Amino acid sequence: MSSSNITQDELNEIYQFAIQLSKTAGRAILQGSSKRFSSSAGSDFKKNSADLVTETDQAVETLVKQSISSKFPDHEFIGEESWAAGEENPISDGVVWIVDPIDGTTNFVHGFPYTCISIGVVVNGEAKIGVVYAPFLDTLYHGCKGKGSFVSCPHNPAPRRLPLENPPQLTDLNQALVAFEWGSDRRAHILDKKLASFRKITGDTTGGVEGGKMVRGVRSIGSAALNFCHVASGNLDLYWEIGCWAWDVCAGVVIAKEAGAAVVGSKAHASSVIEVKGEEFNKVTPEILTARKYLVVRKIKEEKSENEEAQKHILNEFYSCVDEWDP
Ligand code: LIP
Repeated sequence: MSSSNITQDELNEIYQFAIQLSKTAGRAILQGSSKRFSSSAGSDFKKNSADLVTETDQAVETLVKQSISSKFPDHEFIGEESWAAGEENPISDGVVWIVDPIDGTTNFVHGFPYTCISIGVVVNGEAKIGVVYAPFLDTLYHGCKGKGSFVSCPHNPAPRRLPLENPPQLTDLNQALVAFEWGSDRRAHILDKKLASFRKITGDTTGGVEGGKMVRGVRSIGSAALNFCHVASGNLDLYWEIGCWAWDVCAGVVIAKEAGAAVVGSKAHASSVIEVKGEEFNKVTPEILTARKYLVVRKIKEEKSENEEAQKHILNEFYSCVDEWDP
């Protein structure tokens, strides 16, 4: 598709449609949940026993893909299950929907409520719309380029702008609550790097862990999209993962950036943009969206340049102590 010059009204129409579509998908996820243990449903393995897919993943993706195609026939679609079926489409210069029908499939299978649909929309190579809806929690996160990001939930149904409140001080990693996922690739050479990184970010240097950063805590909730939303909200300070995909993170990237968070890719990418001044920092290109290495840190300061400097310090401190691998 040729590059798209959509108007603000057209962008808003897409945004509102994506929000409503996430609720429709959420109802389908809840219906699927009620029969996820029936003999016909169940779950299958993808890469291994930790990488699951269910009939509901596939049914929800079909529902979402058909709804988008009916409403916006010239838009393009990238989805986790379509990709798995061989539709490995690139992120073009058009309007591209990047969707994970159930982010947190393992959580869905086990009835752990941190599962959601993640709907991202990229226009001319820039992620501009993000919608994440967690149906078991009835919690909706959404954001649009230049319009901020918001959350609504049962005890606060009116959308609240993100980040939510002034979180604790974050000048060094030892003040941070971080999210770190084990993912589904458990081969020895990768697990060794994950374990070494885990040891470094949690370890106590005064207790013999050389270079330990002693973060306050680590959370692994099993959903990249919801990790990004918690960083956007300010109740996680940082989230790092290697191995998830563009459909896991696209919506979360928009929601987090609209809440003042900063997103980088690999160590090499981070070092290339942290040192330079100007707009390259926090610019998430299609190459970064698809590179499967993501690190996001929450908004730290109100003033833009002070915030960027504080975020760059945390990003540098984190990447100085973890091991990296290719997924
Ligand atoms: C999940 C990601 C999570 C990762 C899991 C899995 P899925 O996505 O959101 O960050 O650690 O391995 O990839 O597969 O449930 O859509």
